[in-house]
Amino acid sequence: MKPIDEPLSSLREADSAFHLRCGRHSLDLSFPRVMGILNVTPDSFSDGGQHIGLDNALRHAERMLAEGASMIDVGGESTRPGASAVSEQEELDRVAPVIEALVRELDALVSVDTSSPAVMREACALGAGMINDVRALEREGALGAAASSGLPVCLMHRLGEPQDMQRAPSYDQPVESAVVAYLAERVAACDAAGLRRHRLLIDPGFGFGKTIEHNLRLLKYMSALQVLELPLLVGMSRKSMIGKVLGRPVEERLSGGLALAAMAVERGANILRVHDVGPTVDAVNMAWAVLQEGCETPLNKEKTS
Ligand code: 8Y4
Repeated sequence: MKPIDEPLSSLREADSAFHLRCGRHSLDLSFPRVMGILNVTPDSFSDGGQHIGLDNALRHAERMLAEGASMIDVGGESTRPGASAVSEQEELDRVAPVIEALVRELDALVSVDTSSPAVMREACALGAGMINDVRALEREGALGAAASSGLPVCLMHRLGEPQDMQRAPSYDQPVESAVVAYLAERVAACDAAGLRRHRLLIDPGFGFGKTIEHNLRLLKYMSALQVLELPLLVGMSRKSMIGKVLGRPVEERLSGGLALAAMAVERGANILRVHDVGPTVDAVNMAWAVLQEGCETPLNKEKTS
């Protein structure tokens, strides 16, 4: 019998207090953090010419930081199903000026969302602090480029290529087991390439080659990923798992996303990748206060004492 003062189901295990060196920044993951999404694909930012694009991107990033984002994820390749492939040069041209400005003007911790070794190298030279690769360094040359960057890398699970991954995905084992097995294999590949564990984060890759049922189950059993003992990043913001359950278009998915964010924190998420930073910071801090049985998050200590 369990002692009666033990929690019935402590979904989040005792915190292992991860800490990442991200270039000139350091990231304390003893409490959950929010990563703000900054897309720099033409459909999202650039209409009206390059300067307006850059200016809008900077203002948006500044706002997300003011709302409590700990870092900004900059991506120039649309990984949405059906999006056209982008050349390495095109991706660099989109992303480099934005990274440079975020670093110079805002001294922001920038995560670069890319699978391209050339973009990884350039982003690192421009002062990016983290690499976020939805292909988990599987592209030719990516392991080497990421290893020599010295930066932390987020390895994400995905089934298939972004273009065709939503064509009836299926798994021959529980989806969370497939995700853990894949990520363990990528962690080993990184280690063999000289990219050591202390620089890695993992991500179950919500929406990447998963049905709605896979995505819901993956969140329900996300604590299973904690066996890898690596910081956990999750991205569910505005995704179709919310849209399908609630029957909402992309611009009406915030409330659903906040519910998922709170559940993710309970299941061990260390970083939440989101569009709506302010509301998510509140949801995450509220969930965290419950888990801690108190409001002394480092964030509140800064604010109140
Ligand atoms: C509406 C809004 C519908 C956004 C779909 C989407 C992840 C990621 C993406 C993630 C990590 C997306 C770059 C897909 N998702 N990186 N990137 N984890 N680490 N779709 O889940 O946001 S792009």
